[in-house]
Amino acid sequence: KYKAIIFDLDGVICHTDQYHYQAWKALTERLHIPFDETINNRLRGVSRMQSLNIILEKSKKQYTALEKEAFAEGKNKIYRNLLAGMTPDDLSDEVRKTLKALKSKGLKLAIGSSSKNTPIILHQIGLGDFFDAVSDGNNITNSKPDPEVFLKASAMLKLAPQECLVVEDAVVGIEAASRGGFFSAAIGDAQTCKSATYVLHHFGDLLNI
Ligand code: G16
Ligand code: MG
Repeated sequence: KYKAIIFDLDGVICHTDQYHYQAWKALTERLHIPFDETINNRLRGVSRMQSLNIILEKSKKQYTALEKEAFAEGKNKIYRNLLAGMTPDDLSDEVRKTLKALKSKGLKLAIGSSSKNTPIILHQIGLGDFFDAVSDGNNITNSKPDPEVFLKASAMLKLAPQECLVVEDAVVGIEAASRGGFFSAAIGDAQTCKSATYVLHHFGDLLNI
C-alpha cells in the first residue's frame, strides 16, 4: 500500500552507530566525561552538534563555541577514519536482499538521514547509486524530531508523506515521521516506541507489511 520507503541510515541500513559510539567514547575519555549506553541512545538521529551538547551535559566545565567546534571536528575525524574501513561486506545479506526485493516490487526507496557523512557511507557499502532519493544532514536546517529530512525525501520522490513509510532506529526519528504525517516502522532501539505504526524485529520483516 505504500509507494515508497524512506530509510534512516545509521542503525537501520548499516551499523555505523558502533563507530559513532567509538568516536564519541574517545572524546569523552579525553575530557573525563561519563558516557554509557543510555547517553549513546540519545545520540541516535540527532545532529553532530546536538550530540555533542548531550554529551557535555555531564561535563563540569563550560566550553566555548570554538572549543565545541573543535571537539565535533575531532570526533568526526575519528569517525571518518572508521568509515574508511567499511566495505560492501558491512551491508548484511538480510538488508541487501530485502532492499532488492522491495525495489523489484516497484517501491521507490530513499534515505532520510541526519548524517552529513551519508554520501561517503553509501559509497563505502556499495549503495552509492541504489536509492531513488537521498535526503541527509547536508540539506536540512532542523534535525530529527523535526520532520524536515523526511519531508525533503518525499518531495524528491514527488510523493505525499501519507504514501511513504519511514524506517527508523531512533525514538526521535519515529517522532519526526509521525509529526510529518508518515507511517513508521521501528527497529532496534526504537522498538519500544508506542507511536510507531509497526515494530520490526528483523529488517526482513519489511517484506511482510
Ligand atoms: C546519524 C546518527 C547520529 C549522528 C547524526 C549526524 O543519524 O544516528 O548519531 O549524530 O547522524 O552524523 P554526522 O556526524 O555523520 O553528520 P541517522 O539519521 O542516519 O540515524
Ligand atoms: Mg538512525
